Amino acid sequence: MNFELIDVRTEAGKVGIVTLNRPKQLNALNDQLMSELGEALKAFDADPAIGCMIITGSEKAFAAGADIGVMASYSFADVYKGDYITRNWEQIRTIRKPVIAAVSGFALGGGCELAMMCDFIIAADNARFGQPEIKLGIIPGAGGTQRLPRAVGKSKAMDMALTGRMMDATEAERSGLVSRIVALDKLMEESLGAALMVCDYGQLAVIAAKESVNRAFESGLSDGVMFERRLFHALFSTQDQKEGMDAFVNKRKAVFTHS
Ligand code: DAK
Repeated sequence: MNFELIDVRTEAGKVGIVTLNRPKQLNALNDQLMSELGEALKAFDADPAIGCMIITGSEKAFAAGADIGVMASYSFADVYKGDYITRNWEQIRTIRKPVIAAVSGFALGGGCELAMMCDFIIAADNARFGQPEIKLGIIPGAGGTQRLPRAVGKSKAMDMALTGRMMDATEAERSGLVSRIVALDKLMEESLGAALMVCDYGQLAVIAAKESVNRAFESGLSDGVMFERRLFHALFSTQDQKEGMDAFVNKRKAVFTHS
């Protein structure tokens, strides 16, 4: 696959890494970049050797949002009829294997929304998150007003969306937006370590865990718990459940076959 605005590579043959690569525009997200990203993630998702993916940017910017230069001249009719960049963003939601956002520098607007679409966020100590769309006369358009309050609660989400201020990595971790903070020079090492750990677990259980946690955002408690229970019971039909429990009982390391 030939990509212009992203770099794609694998690590240890099992982690797919996508690096956003529009450094001069601080990785501003345009139609082409989002198409390439969706294509790369879908290819990794379909590759049986890949168990987990990482999306990252540069030290200065994960992504500073959608491309404002492109948006500036659009009318309502343009964005509504053209379904402005929606089709590209929706692709990320269809990825079934885990996707980790490794964020350093700015994650603003669509950049913050992209990070929140990933399954969890590992932040470098220089990361800064924000939904500054209000300063441009718009509001977040890729789920920011929905995912941010679910992650950090109403008050902080309102604060971010209404004032457009940024939060640093410490505040982001304290509020539950990111799962951990690491030193900038350890960001990829730590993210890769997490990804490799995920890869070594049984893939059926990994996908079930992702589906079940995601369900928490889209259902009431009893529906969500019932969904979880059905997946939990179903995993007893897998070889990996036999292997995982046998390994524990016999005090050895489990070797999962993803079956
Ligand atoms: N778009 C285009 N170019 C950008 C950009 C952006 N979002 N952010 C930065 N750049 C460009 C700058 O124009 C500058 O280009 P040159 O002047 O060198 O040609 C270069 O990157 C370096 O930026 P600065 O000179 O400004 O660098 P600073 O360090 O001084 O400032 C900054 C960094 C990140 C604080 C600043 O660049 C900034 O405030 N950027 C804009 C952040 C922002 O407002 N983001 C939100 C954009 S709206 C949707 C999906 C997504 C969206 C909507 C709908 N659907 C699915 C429907 C998303 C919308 C948005 O994200």
